[in-house]
Amino acid sequence: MITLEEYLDGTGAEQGLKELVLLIAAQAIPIREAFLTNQTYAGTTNQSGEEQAAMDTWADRHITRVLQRSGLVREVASEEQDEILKIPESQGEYAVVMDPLDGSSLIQVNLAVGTIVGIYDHGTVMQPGEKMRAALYMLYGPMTVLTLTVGEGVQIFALDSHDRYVLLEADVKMPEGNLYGSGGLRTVWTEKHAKFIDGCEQDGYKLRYSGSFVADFHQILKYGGIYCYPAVVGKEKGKLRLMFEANPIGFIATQAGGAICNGRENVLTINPEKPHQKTPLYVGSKGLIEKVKGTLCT
Ligand code: AFP
Repeated sequence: MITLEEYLDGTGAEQGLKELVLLIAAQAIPIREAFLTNQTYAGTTNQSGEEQAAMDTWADRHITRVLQRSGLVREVASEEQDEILKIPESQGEYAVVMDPLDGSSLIQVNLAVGTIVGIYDHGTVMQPGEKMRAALYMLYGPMTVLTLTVGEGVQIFALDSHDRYVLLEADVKMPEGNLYGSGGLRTVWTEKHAKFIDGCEQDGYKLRYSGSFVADFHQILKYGGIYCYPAVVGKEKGKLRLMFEANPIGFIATQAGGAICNGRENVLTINPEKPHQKTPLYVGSKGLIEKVKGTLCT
């Protein structure tokens, strides 16, 4: 069994990056334990006006504190914080973007939710997704799994009974597959998006949509297909956040041979203007992303 540490030692990642990945991955243990006592809402809203679950704020506070103390990180941008946290005293040059608890509306029904993280160097989070040094997510399902890329393909690890990550699947490649899921109410979809989804349904694609992006994407990564959160009438930028959700997941998808776009262009090439910027999002198998561009750009 290859452990996460052994895997990282065999990559070209430098010591600081390895330490940071291990530190973040280890936070799955306290986060999993905190679900039991944080089942309700926090009574606050985030920058996007969404009601925060107690776990959103717990995981945000917890991971932020760990990163602040690590000495490895110069900036942290979180979906649950209004401003970028600057840590000028840090020796390290890494910058972390995160959605501490993605899929939080599913916490109270015990469906799979996760933590999404992207890591940059040069001390700033305001970079396009393609500049990421590493991206990962922890998915808290029947097993806790860590899906990781340090720019050398995608590996999936599982947390064992000794709280050690062991390699579950090496060099994951996303197949073309036949699953699809789309957020946004059908009544406010654009004509072109509706046409694309009709095409999927006519081609026999099966609907898979839970309301947890990280869990829905994990299914697409393994089985192939597409996850969409489109621009809708009245919300031309869609719902998902470029820096916290789209970029880390898009980086992982691309490393697995898949692709991501906003309907026209590769999301990973976009220069972020502000931390909470949103983007329409299509992520999945390469062939389907080409089809999206064909349908939405005509
Ligand atoms: P948070 O739990 O981080 O707020 O994210 C929820 C989410 O952004 C994403 O995980 C889901 O795919 C999407 O919202 C679901 O949105 P709808 O409820 O509009 O389908």
